[in-house]
Formats: sequence, structure tokens, C-alpha cells
Amino acid sequence: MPDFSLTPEQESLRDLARKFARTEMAPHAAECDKAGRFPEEIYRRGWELGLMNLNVPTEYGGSGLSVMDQCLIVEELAQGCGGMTTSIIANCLALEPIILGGTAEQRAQWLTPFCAEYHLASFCLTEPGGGSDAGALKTRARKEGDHYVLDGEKCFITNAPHASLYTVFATIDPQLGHKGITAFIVPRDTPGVAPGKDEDKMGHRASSTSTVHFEGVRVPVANRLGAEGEGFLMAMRTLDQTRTPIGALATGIGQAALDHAAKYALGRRSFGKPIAEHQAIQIKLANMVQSIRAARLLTWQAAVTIDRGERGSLESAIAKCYASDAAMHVADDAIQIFGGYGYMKEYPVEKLLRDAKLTQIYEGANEIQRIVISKELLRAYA
Ligand code: COS
Repeated sequence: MPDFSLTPEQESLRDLARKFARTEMAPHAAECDKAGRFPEEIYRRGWELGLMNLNVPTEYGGSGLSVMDQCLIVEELAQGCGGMTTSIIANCLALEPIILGGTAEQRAQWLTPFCAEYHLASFCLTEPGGGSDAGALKTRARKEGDHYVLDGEKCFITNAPHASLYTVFATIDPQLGHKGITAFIVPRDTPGVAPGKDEDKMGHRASSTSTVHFEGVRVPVANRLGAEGEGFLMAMRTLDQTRTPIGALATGIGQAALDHAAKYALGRRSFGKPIAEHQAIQIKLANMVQSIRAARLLTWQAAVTIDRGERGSLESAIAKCYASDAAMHVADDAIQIFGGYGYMKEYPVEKLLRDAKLTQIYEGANEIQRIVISKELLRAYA
């Protein structure tokens, strides 16, 4: 029987994140959601507390946390606000290719500033013409002497308008398919880099998302991560690492929905008693808690697998896919328990549904997760 108890260090990380979520994120969640405001002061505070750059090794000043530790933190943050959490953990996604594929010099040069001062970075993979088909991306990288020249457009890039650094995936030759994809480190102030305007989104409205245009962007060869053609593998290995915390983020949204629904069910009366005493509500709550606990366990299983040094593609895809589907149906049930009030913006649960929806889409749509899962599954039977 696995031991699910946390170490004292993990308990204190979780407590730190919980306190920050409750006292500094949650009180501003509704206002940021309504206004679509990017609360940079909250992100700076998260950075000060060591809740950003969770995956950056300690030798560069980061938290150097295991994926399991990251998940404990992210689940708590998500209960404060899903959108803020997306922005807080976006550096982990953007910096992971440097951690995985950078040389010692590149890591020291590009990771250290993020830990010395508050800065944001963005992961630039998705393109307007092919989000899920990452191997078919069109952004070009042409070699000219000791530079590459990047041309193309990325979309749905988290934190892009506020980031000082982009990790960019481009192809040296589209004919090569995924074998042409190469990763680059691109500072925001490089001429020709232009983030677009903030997208007006359904949920995660405290987070910022935009396109990024690259036009004749000259990047020194020294900013290439790994060899030419190694970018696709780097992106896939990055996503194996980061999809698991998305499972935790979705679990946190689901937990918040359950907490609101259970409290409401105890207080709201109908037919002469609290609605929590009606079996219809009890069955919903029972299904909700089962889904959340299963999501948490699958997320922890993926985290432990990756922390053991295994690839964890199957486990992280299962965690991300299951937890985000669970968050959607739990948030939906929470609204149903609130009835008409649940549909009103005055109450907190409709935001949770809008926030849960993105977790089924970003870091690889759940259809892609199911493809990854079945490929890995069938490999075992072949
Ligand atoms: N780890 C190591 N290697 C991997 C890998 C992983 N997780 N995933 C794929 N590979 C390897 C494969 O083994 C294959 O290697 P060979 O060339 O030696 O055969 C190669 O990479 C190509 O893999 P595959 O054939 O599976 O590529 P596909 O083009 O079919 O696409 C998917 C694979 C769909 C899984 C990929 O495009 C994907 O993940 N898309 C979603 C992108 C995404 O998540 N976007 C969100 C961005 S962040 S918001």
C-alpha cells in the first residue's frame, strides 16, 4: 500500500501556497475576472514567496522542487484563482526547455535572472494554423552566419505581453516535419519581436494571453537550445513535465467547486430542510468528491513517476486529461446545486466552470492526451 503522507517540508510548502491563495489571490479573483485585469502585484508577491520558477534548480536560485511538490503548491493556488495560477506557473513551462536542453552556460545565463528578480517568460509553440499538430509548425528559422533569422506567428501565448523572454520553436525546414523543429531563446527586446494585444477570454481572465509576431528576428546561434532538429523532442519532454501540474490545477478548481457546493447545500433550505439532506444533492456531492480524489491520486501518481526519472508521458497525459474532465463536471454539478444562483456572476461557481474549461484545452487538448494515452497503451500490447 503506497504511503500518501506528506513530509513536513511538503506540508509547509502546501501551507504557504494555501495561505497565499486564500489571503492574497482569492480576495481579488472576482474583480480580476470581471475586469480581465492582470494583477502583476500578486504575481510579484508570489515570486517573493518563492511560488514562481518552481522547477528551476537551486543552483540558479530557483526552488528546485520535485513535480510532486509543484503539484501540492499548484492545487492550492488554483483554489485561490485558476487564471492567476496559470500566469504564476507559466514560467515553469517557458523555462523547462532551458532546464532540459540548455548547456551549463545557457542555464546560468538565462535562468538566473528569473530567480534574482521578478520576470516573466513565455513558451511559444502553438501557431494559428496548427495548435495540436505541433510537428507541423510553420515559424521559420533560417541560418545566416552566426545568427538565425526567425519569421512567423505564435498564438495563445500565456503572459506574452508581459514577458521579457520567449522560448520559441521554429523549423529550419518544414519538409523535415518534426525533425526540423529547433528551439531558441529569444529576449523580448530583440528587434522584430512583437506581442499582440491581450485576448478577451472566457475564463482565466486574470491571466494574459496574446499572439507573438516574429519578423526578421536575428537570434545568435548561441541562443539555440540543443542541436538543430531537437526542438520537437524538447517540447514533448517539457509537456510531459508540465501537464502533471495542470492536473493539479484542475484538481484545485474542482476542489473549490466542491467546497462552495457543500457549504451552500448545508445552508440552503428547500422542502423544509437543508438541500444537503436531499438524496439528489447527496449523490451529486458523492460523485464530485470521488472525481476530485481520483484526479488528485492520478496527478500524484504521474508526479511520482516523473520524479523517479521516468518519462511519464502516459501518466501525465492521464492525469491532465482525467483531472480537467473532472473539474468540468464537478464545476457543472456545483452550479446545478446552486441552482439559479449558480448561474449568476454574483456567486463564485460560474467562474470555476469557465476556468475549468481551459484545462481541457491548453497544454494539449484532451483529444491529444487521449491519443498519447492510447499510443502508449498499445505499445504495451504490440
Ligand atoms: N517523449 C519523447 N519522445 C517523444 C514524445 C515524448 N513525450 N512524444 C513524441 N516523441 C517522439 C516519438 O517517439 C517520435 O519519435 P521518432 O521520430 O523517433 O519516431 C517523434 O517524437 C514524433 O512523435 P509522433 O509521431 O507521436 O508525433 P506526431 O506528429 O504524431 O504528434 C503529438 C504527437 C500529437 C502528441 C504532439 O504533436 C503533441 O503533443 N501535440 C500537442 C501540442 C501541445 O500540447 N500544445 C500545447 C502547447 S502549450 S499551451
